[in-house]
Amino acid sequence: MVQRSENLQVQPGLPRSPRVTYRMADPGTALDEPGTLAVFGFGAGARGHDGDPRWFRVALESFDAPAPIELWQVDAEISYGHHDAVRWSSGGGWLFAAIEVDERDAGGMEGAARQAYAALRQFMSTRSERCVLRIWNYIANINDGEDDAERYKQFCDGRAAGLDDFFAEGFPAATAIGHHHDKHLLQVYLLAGIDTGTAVENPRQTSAWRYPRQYGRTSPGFARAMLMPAQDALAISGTAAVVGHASTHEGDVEAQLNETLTNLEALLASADMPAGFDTHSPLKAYVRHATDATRVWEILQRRLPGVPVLLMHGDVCRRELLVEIDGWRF
Ligand code: 3EB
Repeated sequence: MVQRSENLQVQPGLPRSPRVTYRMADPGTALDEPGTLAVFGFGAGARGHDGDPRWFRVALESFDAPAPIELWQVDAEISYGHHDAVRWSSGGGWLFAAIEVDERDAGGMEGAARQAYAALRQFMSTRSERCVLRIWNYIANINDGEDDAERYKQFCDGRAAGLDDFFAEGFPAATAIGHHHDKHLLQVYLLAGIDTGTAVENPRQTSAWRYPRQYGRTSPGFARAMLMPAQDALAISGTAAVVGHASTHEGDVEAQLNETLTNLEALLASADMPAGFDTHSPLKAYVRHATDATRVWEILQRRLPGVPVLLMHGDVCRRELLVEIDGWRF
């Protein structure tokens, strides 16, 4: 994957996308900087400011020790608060919103997903930043249960029920990854704005909302990527070794990673973007088995030199998939 030199130009009249960066820093310092919309820590050891709605601890461990934090920053004054179970921040026409649901309070996985999405939908109806561009879902023990009773499929059912017609005009880009942090915890957070983005599909992959019945009663509602309103960034959904609708290279993490990188290149081409990622394109690689982490790291070092990649321990929503990549292409 070649290095690129072109930078994406901001379309005049539309708000520049939030900057997304990883940094070795104290969350408190980052929260104190002007324009900080959100700060993410990774793993059980991440210590931040639990009273600040902009601080979010992702329930996934990073293989980097110590792990960096992730920052979302805009050139605007920031407001923040709580709305029922939703915590939020906004500024410059951008909105961060997050919710955590304990499945025991919601009658299980499906109920928790329904509750989380209904709460986010209700909150969004009070806001002017109505266009949800990107969503992340972190789900406990995502592959437990067989066939239609698999927890990821229950999540898809509950998500669709909670959303109702909220995404009738089109799905945002999304990630859905499994964690083992706490077996009852569902985490969902999103980035929304005032202006609509452009959903991008991957010609190598069946659109997820058209997946055939074998993958569950409810097709997963997400776009492969979202071109941000000013066309200055592409938000890339969780991307794995899926070709058409089938998982490929079962049992071979290296081949799956190569297929994933091919999918990412196809996505950039489909979005009409120059090929390749660079130092401004923060990615995350989710690796199912800790024993594969070094291998994945070595391959990414070689294939994506200089690209900030956070290596995370996470389960992909289909059992046979061993690795997935998401992130941003600025
Ligand atoms: C796939 O390609 C992998 O349910 O929101 C990737 C990104 C996947 C988002 C979701 C699922 C989701 O089908 C799985």
